[in-house]
Amino acid sequence: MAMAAASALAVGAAVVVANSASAAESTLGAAAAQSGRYFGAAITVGKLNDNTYTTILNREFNSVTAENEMKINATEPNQNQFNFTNGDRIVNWGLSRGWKVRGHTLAWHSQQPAWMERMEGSALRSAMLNHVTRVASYYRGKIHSWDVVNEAFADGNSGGRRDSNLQRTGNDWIEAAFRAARAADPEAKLCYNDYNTDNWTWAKTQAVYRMVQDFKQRGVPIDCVGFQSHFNSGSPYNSNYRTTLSSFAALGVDVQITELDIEGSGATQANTYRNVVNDCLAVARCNGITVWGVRDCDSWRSGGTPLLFECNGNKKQAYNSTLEALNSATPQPTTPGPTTPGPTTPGPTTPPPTTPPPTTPPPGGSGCSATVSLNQWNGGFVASVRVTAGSSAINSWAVTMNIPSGASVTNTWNAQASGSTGSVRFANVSYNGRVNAGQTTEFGFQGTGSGSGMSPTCTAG
Ligand code: 9MR
Repeated sequence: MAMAAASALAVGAAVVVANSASAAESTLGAAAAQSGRYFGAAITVGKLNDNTYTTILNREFNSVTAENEMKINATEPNQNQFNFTNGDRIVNWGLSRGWKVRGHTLAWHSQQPAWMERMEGSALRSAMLNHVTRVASYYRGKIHSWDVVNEAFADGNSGGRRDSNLQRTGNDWIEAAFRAARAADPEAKLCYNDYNTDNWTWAKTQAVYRMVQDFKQRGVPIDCVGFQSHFNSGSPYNSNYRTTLSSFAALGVDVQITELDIEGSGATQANTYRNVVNDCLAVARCNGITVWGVRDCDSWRSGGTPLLFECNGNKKQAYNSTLEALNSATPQPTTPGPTTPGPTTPGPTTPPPTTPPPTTPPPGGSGCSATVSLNQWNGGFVASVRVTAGSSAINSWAVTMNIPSGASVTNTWNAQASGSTGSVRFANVSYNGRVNAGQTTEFGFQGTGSGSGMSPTCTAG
């Protein structure tokens, strides 16, 4: 009798669950996906053969960031000699599972290879842009969001930039890096990423805010801001975090929590994780959260036990509060999917119009046209060239540019250059020769000297 009552109750409960709008998900990634967000972890190749680690990683997350493997010292150990072996392992680990991959990081004062640490001035500026271009081009199409520039602002109350060899190449180094990244991988979201920018009242937060505002006003290509969010007693979580996220989002950028860890334990730590997740969920443009490691013992600050899993793989209280908060998100409004095909039986046939509807020819006649935009500094430049097809599709193109005397092309992306001085011809590469009528494709090149006065001529094939 008691048994019957219990199972009747169980049946009743099951019905309630089945009827609820969205059933609770049991992993972080799936719970975040309910509201269209990702939940990622920083990972390292050295642990990809640790079974406890990979079991949690593959079960819980749907995004990854390389903890160190895609930094400048890892990808360009010697100048112009690139090594993507370890970066590839991480990128492929994520892509092969359908996850989003964050790229970290293209330009940073820290973890520079020795050859770059020794450089300065225009040589360093060129080397930095070359690095951004080559790495972003290599991973083109694979990276969801790039931390293009990392940690460029000073701590404390100065509200200024951090001094570094990169900063000393000129205040415009950050925007130059963003422009080069956009030209190299037009699909990736380009982020500025920093720490101690979580508290809305801090001078550093305000300084980054002003830079992003300025970039948006001047059309510098920036799409997102990463908040590292390493919380501890020196940089504690503050309830104005939500204001920080929403204020940046209001500038027209996405915001992402990129390196989350919260020192502490038990209910206090769990509560802070819950607050952070709720703050992200409250901001429509907060599109993902990444924790900086998998288990406490994988953390760069393992002594502070700042993550969601114990070393033995057990879930912590902070895991439960994080999952619960993610599950409380309002499900993403369903975007209309592909239109459902109509009935298979033909309806009454309407005869097709005998004359084709008029098409508006795209401007520019047949063939192609090209425009160039320049990002210059003392001693060098990056040129972004936009090729537009005329009224018919083209299958190949070539742009000829008059490189000013004294200037020279040092590096080209998304095109094949013949020559480096005088009249230089840039031909399409295999993947961008075909351009539909009125559509555009972009290529770019870097040069030394001044690029002023170049005028492109486009010929279509
Ligand atoms: O977690 C990274 C650690 O393994 C490295 O030794 C350290 C070296 O700088 O970088 C750590 O990651 C940092 C990240 O790249 C940028 N934000 C701060 C992170 C923690 O220091």
